[in-house]
Amino acid sequence: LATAPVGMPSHSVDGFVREFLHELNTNQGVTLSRSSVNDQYLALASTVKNYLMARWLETGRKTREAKAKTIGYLSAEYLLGRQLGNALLATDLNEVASKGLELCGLDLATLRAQEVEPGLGNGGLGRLAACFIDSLATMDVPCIGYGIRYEYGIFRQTFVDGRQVEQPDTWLALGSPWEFPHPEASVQVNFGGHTEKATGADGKERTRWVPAWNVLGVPYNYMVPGYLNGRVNTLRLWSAQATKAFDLQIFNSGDYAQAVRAQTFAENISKVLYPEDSTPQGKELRLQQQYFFVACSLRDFIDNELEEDFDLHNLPERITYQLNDTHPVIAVPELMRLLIDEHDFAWDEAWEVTRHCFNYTCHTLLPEALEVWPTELLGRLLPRHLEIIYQINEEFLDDVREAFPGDEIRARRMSMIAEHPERGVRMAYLATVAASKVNGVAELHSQLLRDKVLPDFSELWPDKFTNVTNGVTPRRFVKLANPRLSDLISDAIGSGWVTDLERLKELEPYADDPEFKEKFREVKAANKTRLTTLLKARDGIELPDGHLLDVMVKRLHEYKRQSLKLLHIVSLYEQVTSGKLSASDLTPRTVVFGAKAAPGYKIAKDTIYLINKVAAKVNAAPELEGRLKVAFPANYNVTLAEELIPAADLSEQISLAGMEASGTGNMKLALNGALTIGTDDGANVEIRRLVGDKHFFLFGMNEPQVAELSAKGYDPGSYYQSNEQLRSALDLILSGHFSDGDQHQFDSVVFNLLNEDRFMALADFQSYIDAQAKVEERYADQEAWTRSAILNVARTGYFSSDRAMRDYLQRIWHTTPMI
Ligand code: 26Y
Repeated sequence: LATAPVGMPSHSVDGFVREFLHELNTNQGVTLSRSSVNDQYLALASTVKNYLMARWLETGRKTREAKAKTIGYLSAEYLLGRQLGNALLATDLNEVASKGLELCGLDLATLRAQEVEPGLGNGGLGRLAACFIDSLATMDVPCIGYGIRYEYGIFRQTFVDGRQVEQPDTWLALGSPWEFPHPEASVQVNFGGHTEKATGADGKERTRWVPAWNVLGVPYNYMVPGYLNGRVNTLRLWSAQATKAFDLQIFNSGDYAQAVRAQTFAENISKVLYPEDSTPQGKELRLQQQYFFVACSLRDFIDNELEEDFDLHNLPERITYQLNDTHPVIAVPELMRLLIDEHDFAWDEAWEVTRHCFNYTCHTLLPEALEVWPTELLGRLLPRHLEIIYQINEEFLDDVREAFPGDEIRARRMSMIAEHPERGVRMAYLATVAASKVNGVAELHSQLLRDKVLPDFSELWPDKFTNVTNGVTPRRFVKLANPRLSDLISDAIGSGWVTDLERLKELEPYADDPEFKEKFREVKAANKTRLTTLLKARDGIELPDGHLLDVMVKRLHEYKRQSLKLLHIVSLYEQVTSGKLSASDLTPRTVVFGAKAAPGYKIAKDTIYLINKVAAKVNAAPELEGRLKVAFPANYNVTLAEELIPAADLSEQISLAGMEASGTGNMKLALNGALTIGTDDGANVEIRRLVGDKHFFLFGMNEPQVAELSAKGYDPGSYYQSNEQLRSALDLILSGHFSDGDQHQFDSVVFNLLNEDRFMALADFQSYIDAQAKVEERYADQEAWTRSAILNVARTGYFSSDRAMRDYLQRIWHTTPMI
């Protein structure tokens, strides 16, 4: 009885209603007639959790009993999106819930809209983590996702007079029904102080860390349900709390108010997600966050998931930690410290275990995105860890010198310790040395990682490096987001594609089936209508009917080149308003942007302002009425993505080649039947190879051409001089036309393009314009366009995160599903 889980409520409508009303009464303490929409949403969430509970408990039991190897996914970010829809999908409760609620006079869609998404991530990397844990649960692979329960997730973006203004994301304000706090299982995490050497009774010298302060990590568990398979894995996010010991130390000074303030200080650690996603700020609090969640997570697994008498020499048989970029890399010295200082391992024994426990995924190519922690800061916050890192580095450099005798320059190049501009630890090097496998996130990226970012390391250990191309979950991004397309697909080829996405291939013959094509167009049109209704209510934006929907959604970055898209729009506007082009020759098009800028990233914020200013002019120009429209709904997030992507016709993936590690929005859009206009970058390369050149609009330089132009010296001004269309567009911005006559409003954006243009937007401008002409030509032939769109769906099943997880299992984790 003690181990028997609770039973599952009945899957009948009656059973559901009983459970729902019970939750409303007992959890919310209200009757149906007195309940608010929030009460109803919370009760519905509890009800759905009850259906998952037995499976969750059973999953834990089964995994422990089988002593199966677990994936410990270590990620500072999880961009989960709303939970309710996914939980209903995973339990097959959609219809039952919808009918049951109707009996109560309630509407499921209204309750779903009440949920505030947990936005505990910045963008691609955080969303990838969410897709991966979904796939592992669906594939019956034991996984614990470890991360931070930020009290404030990614900021809420608003526009004030066209400028981005950030608001705190109060996602917990109305209650958070999906989490299970376990304060009794809190873990203490130490910081600061110094280390001491002491000789024990056995005559051995040991190091002791004498920390100065500590905090508690409180685990909050979240269910990660597999799709219709009975498995429910766990996502464990840590929240920081002050400890008694911590309070006392300051309380002893006799200042009570100060002691209470100190409590706030400790709790700051999990207060807010840092909104930068490329340039690390080297902030002390960020390092505290990283160590905090990693220390909690390692301790948690050893203390709670392993048997009491487990021999830690065998740890790699039971867990493999995946380092999601460098953010959790402090886990490497932490595991060494645990084994040596707390479990009495010898150095070599500890290293043997550690190097078999970790693998590292790199998500970038931008040099400025690689984390380097100043040794001054590391030594002050984690003195023992810095010592351990120095020793790992010394032993590693010995190996380098042995492999390349006499090559001291190489050894210095490969050192984990950078000397300039200040002494710091290169976390990517530490990760690479400790990891069994290092992977990039798309073929091109993995190749550039080997050849350009870590060439010395790949020369030393060629077999350590591998590629796993990213993927996205078909559950959330097709089945949930696009029910109409999902039904159309299932009617044609059955529903197996939801967990076996390569089966979309079976759609290929339908690309020539007139009836299917007609239905496919109807689905797109209906999705556009759905989006129109949403944007009207959400943002007051009117989407015109019958337009090509041209979508660019991603974080705002110079390398992603939203400015190139903008130059296209400004150029169309300029040509029509100056009479060079007749509006009737334009393909009716609505461009939709979605993008947040890091709050301290000036050029990115100015670009947002410029987009909004251009949008205002374009949308007010009578000549362009019904022909060109620019929409920029604020606060792009997972919830909005699920509405936008199914409606899109054209997917903009226009980064400078060699800059976008993979991209995942590109995959979501293609899977939903958008055609891509894109450069030869990241996973675009693989998308184009799979869908075929005819069904992908390629433009711009490729990576070798970019490198060549860079080497010979890039002069953006020469493109301005020689390309009249480009010059007219830039001149119009410079004239103050979009800034009420202020000619300097957009200097940061325009002068930057003219003088530096680090990401070579001007060099790719003409090629982009030419590719857009081909887009219009194809779109004019609706039969041909629809055919291409269907083939995009049929040929992109490879980009399922299930496939990505299979690749990790085979190439990196060396484990298999439980069944
Ligand atoms: C260190 C800190 C400033 C930082 C925080 C977040 C640095 C980077 C990030 C996030 C990076 C990120 O989201 N990278 C994206 O990862 C995706 C998943 O692999 C890729 O598809 C995408 O190309 C890459 O930009």
